[in-house]
Amino acid sequence: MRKVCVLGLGYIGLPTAAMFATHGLQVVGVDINGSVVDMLNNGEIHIEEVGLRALVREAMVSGRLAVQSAPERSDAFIIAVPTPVRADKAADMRAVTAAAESIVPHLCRDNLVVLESTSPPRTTVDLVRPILERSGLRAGEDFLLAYSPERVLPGRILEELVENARVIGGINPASAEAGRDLYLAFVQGEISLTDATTAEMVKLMENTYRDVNIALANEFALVAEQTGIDVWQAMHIANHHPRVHILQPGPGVGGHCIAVDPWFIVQAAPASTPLIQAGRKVNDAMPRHVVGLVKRAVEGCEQPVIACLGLTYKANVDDIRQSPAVEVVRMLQEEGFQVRAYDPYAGARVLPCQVASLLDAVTGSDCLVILTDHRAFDSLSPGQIGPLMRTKIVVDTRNCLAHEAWLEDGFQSILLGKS
Ligand code: SAJ
Repeated sequence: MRKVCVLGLGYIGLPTAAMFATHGLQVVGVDINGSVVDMLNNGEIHIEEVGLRALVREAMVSGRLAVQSAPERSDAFIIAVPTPVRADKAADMRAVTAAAESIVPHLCRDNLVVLESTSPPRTTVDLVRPILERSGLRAGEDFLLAYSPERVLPGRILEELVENARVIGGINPASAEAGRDLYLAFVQGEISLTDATTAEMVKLMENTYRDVNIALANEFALVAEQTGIDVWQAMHIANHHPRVHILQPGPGVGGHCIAVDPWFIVQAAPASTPLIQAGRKVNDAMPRHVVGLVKRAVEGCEQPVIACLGLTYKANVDDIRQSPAVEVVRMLQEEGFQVRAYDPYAGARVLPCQVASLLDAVTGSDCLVILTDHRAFDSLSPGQIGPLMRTKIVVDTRNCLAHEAWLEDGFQSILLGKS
């Protein structure tokens, strides 16, 4: 394989395209969004991810990465487009369908097509295969078809693309083997070969496992608040057990993966997934719980001003998709509170109530709410923040502040998961 066409230049497609290009392949990166294509061709990138700007620049300057709005003949095609969840919790497969359709006129004998987008079980065989076969070529005979999910963690995408284990599921063994040969261009992690539907389930199972375990941690936090203990201390001790690893409670689960993917399993077997569905409900209820903590904390304050710190779905990334922090801000506003939100990573003015600096958020406020544990907030101290506030109340949903110090400074300090 010498030439690969990557469809979708988002959080996964762009790093993947740049990685292939900097490992000797000729790459055509395709995005239907004209402004993304223009930005990349003007030397800019539309995604904030450690090291990505330099890698994309290297790929473009080398002449091995071309960016355009439609695919062209290649040896391999990689589909890395979004698969969001619809309001009814079913997968929205329109982007995958459109990407597969756009490949059809260019598909040739012996090509390999790999779907990377997180998808409900059987998507590769039941949705993508019939579309590609409109070319007149037969999958498994005339061309190869595989599913290989991305498993990288935002914030560590470039390292994890190379180092993580990779699973490649083919519609037949030759397809899986061809996928392995392609990704060996840069993947150093172990590569497991299987069938396409198993590979789809592997991806969904990984994220569902995490979601259900975070739900368990959140449920423990709610119980702790009612039983007079500190869940963080209890978890810390429990995690000394060699076979226990409780995850972190927080204001909810966000991002475009963990809060979405469990629904793709539920969609495949609604009656057999009560645990997965319960986990989703527990995590989805956390923003409302945080709002309850804030409301109780500011009882008695006249027209309280709430300073929310952190808007992204998790620490040290710029991504606000499905962010529980944004949900909390929205709910607080619906409750009639005046809210100022500050995030050093999210783009400017994601929300109308967003302010440009920590100082703007905190000055004259009555309650500080930590919603994302950005590194930049590690250095917050009660001595620095207290004098700026009108009322000294802090609600920490991530356990990222030194509470004793804030209490000693005269703050009413509330920690999620501690009564
Ligand atoms: N969260 C908690 N408690 C925890 C861990 C996370 O509340 O203990 C929250 C985070 O704050 C965030 C959400 O969960 O809102 C998801 O964050 P994450 O770091 O767990 O996961 P993502 O969505 O950034 O990336 C996940 C990863 N999947 C797994 O770890 C199984 C990543 O490897 C996948 O590639 C990615 O989903 C994806 O694209 O599917």
